[in-house]
Amino acid sequence: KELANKIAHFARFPQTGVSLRQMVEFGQNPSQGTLLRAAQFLHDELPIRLAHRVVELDSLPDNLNQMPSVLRVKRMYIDSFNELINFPKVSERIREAVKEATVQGSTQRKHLSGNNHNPSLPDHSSNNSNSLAAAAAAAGNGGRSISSHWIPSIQHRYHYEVKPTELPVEVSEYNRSFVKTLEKIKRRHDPVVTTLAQGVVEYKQLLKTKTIDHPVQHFLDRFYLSRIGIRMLIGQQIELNQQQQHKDYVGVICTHTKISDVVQEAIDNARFICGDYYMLMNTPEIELHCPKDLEFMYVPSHLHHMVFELLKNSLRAVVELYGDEAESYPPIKVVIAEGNEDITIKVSDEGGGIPRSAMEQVWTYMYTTAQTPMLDPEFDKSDFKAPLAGFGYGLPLSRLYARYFGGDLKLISMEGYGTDAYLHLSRLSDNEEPLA
Ligand code: W6P
Repeated sequence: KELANKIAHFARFPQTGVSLRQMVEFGQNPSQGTLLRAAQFLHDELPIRLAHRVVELDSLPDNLNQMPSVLRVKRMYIDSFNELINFPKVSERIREAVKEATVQGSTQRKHLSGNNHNPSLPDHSSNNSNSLAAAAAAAGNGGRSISSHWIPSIQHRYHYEVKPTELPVEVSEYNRSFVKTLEKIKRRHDPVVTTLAQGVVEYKQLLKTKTIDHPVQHFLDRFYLSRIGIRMLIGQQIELNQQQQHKDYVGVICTHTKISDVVQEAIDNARFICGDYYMLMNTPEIELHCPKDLEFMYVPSHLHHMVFELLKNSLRAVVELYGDEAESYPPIKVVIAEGNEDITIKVSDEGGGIPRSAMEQVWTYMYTTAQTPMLDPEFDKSDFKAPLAGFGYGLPLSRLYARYFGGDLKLISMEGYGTDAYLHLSRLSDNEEPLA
């Protein structure tokens, strides 16, 4: 009961989005002090996001909220919430030490601040604690509109230059310990997508229906989008705390992602999987047309996942249309265009297209297979006998990955001919995370 109250309390605070640019600027050559500040932000922000998800899981319609698998997922979120709010706050002494080493109002990063809120907000970083409880108590009823006032966007509370020198050893100890907790949480949530997918199956059996209605679809979109964000933030913190940083990487973000390299890798993998699955003598060719040396800032694993997913769909369509014994297939064409706003990747196949009436279903979380680990992009690396998934979770999840950094994914189909998929990736890395 007490826990339920805490969750309800945290769920009243608005979530705080972070942009790709902020993640990069924050994570460049971070000192232990900067990492501590990031930890403080996550220590505040993650419980809020988790609490929002618990509340949403609780309010699912049609007794979906009572499904065993939904309850299991909720339990994971509650457990992680609990771990985070029980994780010790940064002690006064350490906070003072970091503050001591902190150059306030740093010029180098100033341009980051003040884009979306009142710069005259008080600075709470020097408060007695980073505690939401204190803020909420001061705010009185803790309602959304009031609490949001108490949670300035992260750059104000957490964005400081921290001189790398002269920090007590407790700072790095705290960081290490917090990372341990994050790793545990991340691992705990690995099976969320497959578990919820199972819940959807149970739900459809219960209601004797083949479709899922709009509210549920909408819930899943938000839920998975939120999961992407949480895992991104956690992944960043874990990576940034690693001893050695890879060249051109800030956490899992690559500041010079060579698009053609990542796409070529996806092409090779998709063709291999396809040939393996259908036992083909010759797998359809995939042509890549890409401006030479095109680079941008992105998360290569996300990019690979999305393109790989599109290519699998195209390959499947082509092979199923022409049969697995065909001597040759019309090639799939990948065109990459560089604009000011977007980098767009078009994947065109001549696999017969999709009937217009089926276009909506492509984006629904309807079809699940027995090999559910494949539903989760993070299981792509596993050595499962990979099914060449049809309309599984691949497309809707890929669209969420695209949207997470301000992009999108669209399909245009000519029934009787083929399908074009447009993957738009925003080059304006200032987009804040979309938050459910
Ligand atoms: C199809 C169906 C589809 C979905 C996504 C991407 C490409 C394609 N091609 O026939």
